[in-house]
Amino acid sequence: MGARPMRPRTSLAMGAVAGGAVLAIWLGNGVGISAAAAIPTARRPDSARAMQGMVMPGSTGGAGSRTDAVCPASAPSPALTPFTEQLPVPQRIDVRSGTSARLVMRDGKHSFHADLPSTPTLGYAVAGSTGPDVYSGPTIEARKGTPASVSVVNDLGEHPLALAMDHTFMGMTGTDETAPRGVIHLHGAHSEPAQDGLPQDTISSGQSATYRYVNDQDSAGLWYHDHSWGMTRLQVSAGLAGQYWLRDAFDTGKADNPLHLPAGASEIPLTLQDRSFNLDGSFSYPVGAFCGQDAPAGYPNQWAPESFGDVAVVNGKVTPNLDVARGVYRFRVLNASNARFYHVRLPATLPVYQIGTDGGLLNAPVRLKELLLAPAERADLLVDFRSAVVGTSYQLTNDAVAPYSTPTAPPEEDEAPLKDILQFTVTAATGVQSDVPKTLRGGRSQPAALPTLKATSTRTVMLNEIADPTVDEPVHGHINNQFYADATGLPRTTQIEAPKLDTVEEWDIVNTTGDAHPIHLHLTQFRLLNRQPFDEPAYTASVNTRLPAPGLPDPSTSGKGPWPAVSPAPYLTGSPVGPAPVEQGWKDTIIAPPGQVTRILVPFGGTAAGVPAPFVGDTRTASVQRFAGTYVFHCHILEHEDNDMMQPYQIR
Ligand SMILES: [Cu+2]
Repeated sequence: MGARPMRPRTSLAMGAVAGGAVLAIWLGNGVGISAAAAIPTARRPDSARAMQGMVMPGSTGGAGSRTDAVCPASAPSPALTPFTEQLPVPQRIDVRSGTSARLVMRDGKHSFHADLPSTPTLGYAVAGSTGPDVYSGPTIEARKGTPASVSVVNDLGEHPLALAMDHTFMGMTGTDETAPRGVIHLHGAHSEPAQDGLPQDTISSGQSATYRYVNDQDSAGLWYHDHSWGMTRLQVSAGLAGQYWLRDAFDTGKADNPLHLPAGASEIPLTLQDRSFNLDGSFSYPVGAFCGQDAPAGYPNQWAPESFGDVAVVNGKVTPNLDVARGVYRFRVLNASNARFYHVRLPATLPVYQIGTDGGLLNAPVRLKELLLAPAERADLLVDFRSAVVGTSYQLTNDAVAPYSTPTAPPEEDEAPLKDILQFTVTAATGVQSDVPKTLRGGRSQPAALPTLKATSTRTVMLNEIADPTVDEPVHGHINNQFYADATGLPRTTQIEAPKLDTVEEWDIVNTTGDAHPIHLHLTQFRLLNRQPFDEPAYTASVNTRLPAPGLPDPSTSGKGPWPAVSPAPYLTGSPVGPAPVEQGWKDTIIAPPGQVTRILVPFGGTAAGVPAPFVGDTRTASVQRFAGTYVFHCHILEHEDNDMMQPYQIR
């Protein structure tokens, strides 16, 4: 088998290497350990298999060079027949009256498929529930204008993915394998800093916490998940994620809602994940470059740049089927995968409409032919089965390249494909018959139309990665070429973005890497302004004039800025392209494609700038709340987030 070619820097991609390629290339760092020794049970994704046995050329191991070796490849997941599992619908917890949802983070076991032994998992169990089955969490329903809380007990024990923990990462503690930390972040919520679930605000096993949510946004499909510093990827992988639906006077969740949206049994969460399994049912998660052995200083010893599972899991079942009535359904789709983007081509004969984005409803439904969702993005969909023929099956399949860069990118050598996601089978039953609404905002008995935002200042944010100089493989991801923590070991407080309260800023996200990154800002919802290509080599060369040689992406320059980030203005090429209809709504996670500047308009508070609800409280009532303080923004590829593609920001 031929060796994987080195990439030119412009296509060097942090995520472009699924575990196998890294493993094959990165060993032999002089630690004198047999590559095949003491390796955790092989736990790598499908794509890694192709790399088995690969050895890089020039691997003779002279002084100062790396001797390359090979980690054993993992087996693929056992063959699991698709569409035999029926889609489960998570329990709903109703806190619309202002009550508290009581959850327990705990270990358990879960059956993902009848032909697979049960899997050791983590999950958010509803307090008082018994039995070992736990994976993910209930759907929590709250209501705008009614604060509510989620209280949680950390009852976590043995971590199912303990072997994948990387103790070279900041934030990790010595007890995370057997008594993991935990913290709930409500993704997309307008929360004050102390309630936001920031990475360092973890509680230890045995402790409890109560998060108070003001719920002063418009209706939206939010989600909650663990955010523990240094191991978010493993917590979420093991099961710590659930949906949180915010309702309001229009999107009430009741059958008689003014928008005529399907409710009750016709409104269903679809939480998409990808997982790989070992024969014994346990999760298979990729091992990093050094097969768990000691790495050179400054290098991760266990981390893999991305994890891609070889089977789809929807609401906790492998490639399930959902029997649907002949009617209209509302599906609340969440991509809760660690790293996988989904690009679903929808059946031409099945009318599918997107009615909402991360932060709430669009002005009007958008007829979809395809659906692209990056990790952490949500799509609120209406699917009209009213004219479907009884007995018809519709299969949703994915063709996004993994790692993902652009819609037209050819598959990489280490491509980790995942085709089958979900099947709908039409039954003879009759479902919701109301028509798909023509508009969702701006009309009678509808919420106000999406406002136009105007920024008063512009800030540049650079996405970059650090690569091993010998083999051109990823070591860290960064934002602004900085670490999340400073020399004190705490989140940095200097050289961070510090927007003023009650302003709207334009953030220009400059992606110098070879992959697309879904960038998430805590606290606020924002809008996409446009995207524009830029000359990445020229831009990076300019950045490097401000760094010691050899410059980016060499590890010796990691964490050295420059800050503020260099403006991309002199390096822009082509024309700006405005948002597609499905990206015109409120967003909290935006795809920043490689080689492009992604411009977003971000209100921080923003009432003084004339920005109304959803996320700053309703200006017509006394419930306006504007939060200052420290939050974070980061890439939502969880492997990137954990390995330093994250920065604090402070609203002053
Ligand atoms: Cu990323």
